[in-house]
Amino acid sequence: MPAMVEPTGAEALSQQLAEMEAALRSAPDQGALERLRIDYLGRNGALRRQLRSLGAMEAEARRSVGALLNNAQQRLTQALEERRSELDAVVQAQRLAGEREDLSLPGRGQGSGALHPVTQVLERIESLFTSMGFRIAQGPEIEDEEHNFTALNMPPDHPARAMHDTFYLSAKQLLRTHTSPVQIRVLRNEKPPLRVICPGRVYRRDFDISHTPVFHQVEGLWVDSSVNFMELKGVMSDFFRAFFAREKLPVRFRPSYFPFTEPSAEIDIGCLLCSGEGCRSCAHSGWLEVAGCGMVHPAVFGHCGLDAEAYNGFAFGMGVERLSMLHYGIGDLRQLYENDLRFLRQLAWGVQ
Ligand code: 2NL
Repeated sequence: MPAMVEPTGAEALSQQLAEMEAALRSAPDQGALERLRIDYLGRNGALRRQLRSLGAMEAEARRSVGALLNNAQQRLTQALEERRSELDAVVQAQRLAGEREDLSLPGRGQGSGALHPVTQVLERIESLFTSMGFRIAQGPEIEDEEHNFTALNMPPDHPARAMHDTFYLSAKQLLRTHTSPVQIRVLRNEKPPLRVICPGRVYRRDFDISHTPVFHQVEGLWVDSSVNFMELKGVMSDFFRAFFAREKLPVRFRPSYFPFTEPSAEIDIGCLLCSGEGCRSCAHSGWLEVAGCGMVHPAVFGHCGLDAEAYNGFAFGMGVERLSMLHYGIGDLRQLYENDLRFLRQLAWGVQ
């Protein structure tokens, strides 16, 4: 700051005022500017002190120095205000620069949803049977004993009813334990030849490491005047080889029993992990059970008002969760219904 104690003359004073104006105009920041304001233009600042010293001057000098100081006060005030708004603008610009959105950052993306693995497998099963001429039939999940049991050759005292662990809603209503009642409705309402599959949710009072009270089934039915077991074997073998995408997948039909088919069989495929060598996945048998099937029992035709002498057919049923586990290589059923997104994403974008 230029010292201004004893001006040695108008010229020196002008020189000092010019230096003060220059100092104001180049103040580096708001703090420095405020200090200069106090020093130059404040109550005890340089300018006030000069004005106070006017009284001791000769009239002539007082007039010219007074005019000089008046003019200087205006110029310094103007310089102060101009510099202040410049520095305000700088501070404002710095603040805005700090707040600015970075438009070049990559977006978070929308992320696509995906169908649940069980839904994807259901659709895969539906598409394979549709390509073999089957039509999709649907029906109610709330059923009665007649459609769920009696028409399927399971009279009221039949032991297989107890095995189904049925959820009863009332004396008359129950949750279907399989999708067979849909096929009963088709047999009653339509005339053969018929080729349908019935995918859907089914319910059983069973909940442990390998069972859930709600699960999915696909049942199928082919009825005509002369359908035989050879055709059953052909359709099911073709289906499982296509489903698991293995042309030479071994498929075997092991005699079994269901009240609604005769003869009946369990369908096994060669173990997907060990190719028949025997491993933990197939309980060292080399085979995996994947479905049940058989020729429709004549009593079922009778319950549906169809002449068992004129028609025959085959039927089958499979569990969708079980096929999903084999398809995706899942070892624990819970992974299919706990809906852990990390797991679902891995499946949805993985094998298919
Ligand atoms: C299995 C076995 C099967 C059927 C379901 C059926 C339906 C009618 C008539 C005759 Cl209307 N049969 N369905 C037949 C054999 C086996 O399912 O293990 N399901 C998971």
